[in-house]
Amino acid sequence: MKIDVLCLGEALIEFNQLPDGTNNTFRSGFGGDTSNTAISVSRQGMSAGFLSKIGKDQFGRELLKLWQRENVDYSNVSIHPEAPTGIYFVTHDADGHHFTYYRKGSAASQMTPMDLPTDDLSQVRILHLSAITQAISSSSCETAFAAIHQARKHGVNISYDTNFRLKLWSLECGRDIINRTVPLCEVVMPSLDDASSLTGLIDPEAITDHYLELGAKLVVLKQGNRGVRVSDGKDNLHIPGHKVKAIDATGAGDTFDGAFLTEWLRSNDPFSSATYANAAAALSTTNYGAVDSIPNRNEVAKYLGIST
Ligand code: KDG
Repeated sequence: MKIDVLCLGEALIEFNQLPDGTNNTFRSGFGGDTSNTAISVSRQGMSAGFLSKIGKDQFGRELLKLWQRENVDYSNVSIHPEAPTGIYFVTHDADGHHFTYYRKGSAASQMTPMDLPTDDLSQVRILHLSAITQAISSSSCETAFAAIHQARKHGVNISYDTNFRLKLWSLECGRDIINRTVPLCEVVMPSLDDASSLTGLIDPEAITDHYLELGAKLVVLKQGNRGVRVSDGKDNLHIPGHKVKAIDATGAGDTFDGAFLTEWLRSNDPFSSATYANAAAALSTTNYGAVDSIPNRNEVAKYLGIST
C-alpha cells in the first residue's frame, strides 16, 4: 500500500442547514474530519487513503462512492454487519455553526486494533488522525494508539489534529488523551479555540510553545480568519488570515490539514505549506458543507497567483 497520507477516523453523512428563510431545509453531504482531510489531500494532488469502518447501509455505500470519485484509497475501510454509519446535522446562527451528532454505537466507533492492516504501514509517508478518532469510543482510541505505534516503528510521520468536541467526551479525558498523543507526533495542528479550551492559554505563542514543550516537533496553530502561527521550536511565523465572504466554516480545519500535509511532503517547508493551506482553508469557508467546499490545487493556486 503506497500512500502519501493515510487518514484514520470516522466518516459521517452530513445534513447542513440552508439559509432559505425557513431553517428547515438541510442539504445532505459528507463529513467526518479525517475523511475530509483525505479528500483535501487528494484534491491537492497527492495520494490519500482512509482507514475506518462503515455501516452496511445506504449511507455507507454513498461514502464508498464518494471515496471512489475522489480517488481516495478505501481498501482499509471495512463494513460492519450491524452497526450503522454515523450522521450529523450542522445548524447555523449568529455564533457560527453547531454540530448535532447521531453516531453513538456507529460502525466506526467499533473499530479495534484488529482492523489495522496486517501488512505494515511502512508504505505510508504520513499517518493522520485526530482527537475525534480517539473520542468516539475506547476501542477506537486504542486503535488510534496502536496505529501510531505501528507507524512510528516504520519511521512514518504522525500528523495530529486536536479537533476537540466536548459533545464526545469530557475536558479532563480529552486533555489527558491529547497530551499523551502530542509527544508521538511530528506535526500537531490545533485550532485556537480547541487549544484555549484544552490549555487555558489564549496567546498563540504560549500555545505553540506549550505543544512544543509537550514533545511535538512542529506546531501549526490555526486561528481562523486571524491566520496561522507555525513554530518548529527554532523558527516561528505568523501568517495573516484572508478576507473572504465566509458562509460555513465546517471542515475548514480539515481542508487546511490536507493542504498543509500535501505541500509539506512536496516542499519540506512548513512555512510555505502553511501559507498555502491558509488560503485553501479560507476558500473552503465560502461554500456550504465539509466536503463540497474543499478547493482543489488549481483553485488554490489561482487564488494565490502561483503556478500549480
Ligand atoms: O471538522 C469538520 C468535522 O467536525 C465534521 O465534518 C464532523 O467529523 C465531524 C465531527 O466529528 O465533528
